[in-house]
Amino acid sequence: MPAAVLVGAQWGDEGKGKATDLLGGDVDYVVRYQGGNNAGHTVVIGDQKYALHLLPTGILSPEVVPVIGNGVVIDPGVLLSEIDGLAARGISAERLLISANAHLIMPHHKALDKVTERYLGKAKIGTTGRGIGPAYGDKIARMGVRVQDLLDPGILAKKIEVALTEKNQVLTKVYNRRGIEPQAVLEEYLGYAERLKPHIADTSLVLSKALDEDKFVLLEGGQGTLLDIDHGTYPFVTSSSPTSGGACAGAGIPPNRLTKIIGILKAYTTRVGSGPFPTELTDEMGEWLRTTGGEYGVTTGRNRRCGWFDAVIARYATRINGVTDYFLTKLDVLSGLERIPVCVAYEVDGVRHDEIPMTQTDFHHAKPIYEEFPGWQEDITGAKTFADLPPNAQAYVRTLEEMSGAPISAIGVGPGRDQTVVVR
Ligand code: 2SA
Ligand code: GDP
Ligand code: MG
Repeated sequence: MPAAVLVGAQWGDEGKGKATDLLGGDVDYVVRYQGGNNAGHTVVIGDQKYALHLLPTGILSPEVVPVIGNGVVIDPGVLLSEIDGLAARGISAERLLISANAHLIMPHHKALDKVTERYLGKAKIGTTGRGIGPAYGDKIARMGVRVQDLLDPGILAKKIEVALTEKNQVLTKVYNRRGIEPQAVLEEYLGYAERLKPHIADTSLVLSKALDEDKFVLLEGGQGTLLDIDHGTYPFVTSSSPTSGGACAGAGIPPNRLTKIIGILKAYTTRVGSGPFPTELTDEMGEWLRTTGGEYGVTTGRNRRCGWFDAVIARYATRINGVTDYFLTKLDVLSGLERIPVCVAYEVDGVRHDEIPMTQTDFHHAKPIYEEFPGWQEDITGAKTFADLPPNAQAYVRTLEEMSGAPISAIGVGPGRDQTVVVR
């Protein structure tokens, strides 16, 4: 059986949590392959709302094995409180598997994330402050602490000592902050080790065997295409590879196992944190989208920046990820508008760009060129089939499909599990 990737097509928060949950019934394994507890994935089941950060969405489906892959950075204290929070609501994490090769977020990563953002001032990235960037930095610099180190107290002690010898210099001498005591960190992490031990596994091997046994593996991306470290709006990006190319490396399965790449695309655009956003609306229309769409960070509670649909970005996401199908979310939020503008290209210093400009400088100066489409007044939150949607909503979907260059096979008309229209 195949593996499929589910990837955010914009700047994150497209509704990946709901989309993963919807596929849950047909899936055997749901794997997070990058990011960490910067992610916030919302799933609404009946009158219950779940906000997942590190745990794969598959945790909510009892027949699914949730896997945290090697490409993820794990804050073990946060993971355990997430597990405990779900247990209090009757959801067991007993099936959870955690890659022995995943990296750990350490206290100095969190301290450095916050202090460097402050240092950058106006030029800050607008991170979630969860230590993501510094943890990936240490991974690439080969200074990281991995999940498997929790199984060897001697190695763990040594790694913490080495890391803090350097990081405490930076914290105290460069940023004038208090240093971190290695022994305290060791004791804290050995405590986590006790509880996490039963979940630690060679997840690449587990997934490979599962695929050989005809199981269906779903790779669940965090953040989105434009936040990718290589293909996003660098430096205003996260420090991992949410795009489909990163999925295989972060899960430990080969690319030839992938048969479907599902892009999650919001019917308008949002972004949280700094960086270019050509269709951003800073007026009352943007505020209307924020309040109507409930656009507030699931992890930090921050206001999300809001704007119109950007077809240049959607086309880019189709190309970079090789999207085979789109799930268009939050179409219901646009009900009630007279006309809906869609950005079809940019203008940079008088020149039309049909693709994202090559340089960040140009992208920062990109002005959207809009085409307007007629809106609809009807409430569509109860729509069950494509034919239930008003003609103008159908036409809007068809337009986005044509502009994005990949078929839209499902449409979200509300946050609930059952508020989805399957197109084909
Ligand atoms: P980081 O913390 O190093 O990954 O931040 C770097 C950039 O990545 C953005 N980022 C996100 N963007 C959208 N949603 C995310 N998850 C949360 C949510 C965000 C929240 O679901 O709402 O609660 O604020 C997420 N995580 C990281 C971040 O804004 C920076 O631009
Ligand atoms: P993710 O990070 O991509 O999983 O998305 P978030 O959970 O951060 O944000 C998406 C928000 O939109 C959540 O509050 C979801 O419950 C909600 N949502 C998802 N799909 C739809 C939809 O089709 N319509 C509406 N109104 N809300 C949706
Ligand atoms: Mg989110």
